[in-house]
Amino acid sequence: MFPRIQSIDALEILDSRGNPTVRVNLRLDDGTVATASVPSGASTGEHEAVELRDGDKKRYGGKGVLQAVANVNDLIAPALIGQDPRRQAQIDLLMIELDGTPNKAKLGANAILGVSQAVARAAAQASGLPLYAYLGGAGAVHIPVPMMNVLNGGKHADSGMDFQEFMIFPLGAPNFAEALRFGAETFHALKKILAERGYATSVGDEGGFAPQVKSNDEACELIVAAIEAAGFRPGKDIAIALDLAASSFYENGKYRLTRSGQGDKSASEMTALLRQWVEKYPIVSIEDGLAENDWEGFREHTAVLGGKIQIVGDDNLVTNTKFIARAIEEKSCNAALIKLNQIGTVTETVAAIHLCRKAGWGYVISHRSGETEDSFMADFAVAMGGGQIKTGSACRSERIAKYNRLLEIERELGKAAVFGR
Ligand code: 2PG
Ligand code: MG
Repeated sequence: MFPRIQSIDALEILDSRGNPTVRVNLRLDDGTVATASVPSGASTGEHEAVELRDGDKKRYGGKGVLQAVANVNDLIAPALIGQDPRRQAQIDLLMIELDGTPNKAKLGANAILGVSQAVARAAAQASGLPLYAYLGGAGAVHIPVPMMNVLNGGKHADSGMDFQEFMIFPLGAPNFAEALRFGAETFHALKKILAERGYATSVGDEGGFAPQVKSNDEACELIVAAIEAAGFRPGKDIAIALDLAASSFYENGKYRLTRSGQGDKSASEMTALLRQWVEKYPIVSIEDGLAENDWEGFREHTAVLGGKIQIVGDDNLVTNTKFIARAIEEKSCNAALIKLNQIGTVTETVAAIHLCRKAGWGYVISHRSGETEDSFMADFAVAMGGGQIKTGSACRSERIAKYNRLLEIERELGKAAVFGR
């Protein structure tokens, strides 16, 4: 008989920003032990599943997760003991029902996701399969192209950029190992250029530099210069992807580009600005170019830009089939960012991806700005086969853990590995 869940034990650990998060240790009755840790976002979408925080100001400024931990140990564990861990969908549903709210507000998405991921990992281990093969079957051979966030702005860094993420996307590399080298060498070239121009080379939450550049444009120019300095061809070897996280500078119906001094813009003006950028710079993907509730703006945005580049929805779609279905219907994006903790279970995340595939959309598996050393999402990205992953710059170990795991998977797959989107 396949081993059953024997015990589940959660604890409070710290994420890469030094804030508490949930880790789950799950044991099967054959002695298999699996662990999973949950990430945490800063620029969160309004409709994300609830990340349960204690609110007790005497501990971690209210950010403790002892209640979420207790929910795992006292409420979820008793309900799951004796279950076959291969029954992922049933187990996830059981937790959703145990929670009973539409947004996991009772147990916390951080509690539920930790268990959901640990269940998958335990089942994979007990099956004698790597996690990507267990989750993705025989088709799990696609290694994603990394979107590497080398300049951090917005809520992720105290820099001169309104826009949150300027990413390099080494789509011309022949395989993942080379893509990572392209990215890391460009990252180091960028550091040198920044230092030569008198800018700081300290890094933000996702390992990208956070200089006090004078404009958002300058950030793109610096990246193009770094790609060239590293000996690569902009647009051919390495393209640019952006995440504006535009909700973070949207106020009273205006997009306020205050850090860069570019003034206030309407949705149409933002789209026009980005259209110019797409002509000027080798940009192939723009995420959250408008604010999460600006559905009307997004329709125009996608109509204008969607034929040329990938328009990724993150804060507006929150890995939720309800919002993705609406965006497909309204043509408000043509791709989705996929974050396990925005929705809170492995099963629901897979459902969001299925919907994207059915619509012919792209999808990008993504980290959060607060991460841990857990590399679950690397295996998940290969299992889901979308060909794109966003997991930070070429520094900070919580980011590199995912890249290193992808190097391992590529090596393990050998000639069977397929790289690219
Ligand atoms: C995003 C993410 C990850 P956060 O906006 O895409 O880069 O940031 O985790 O802060 O929401
Ligand atoms: Mg985003």
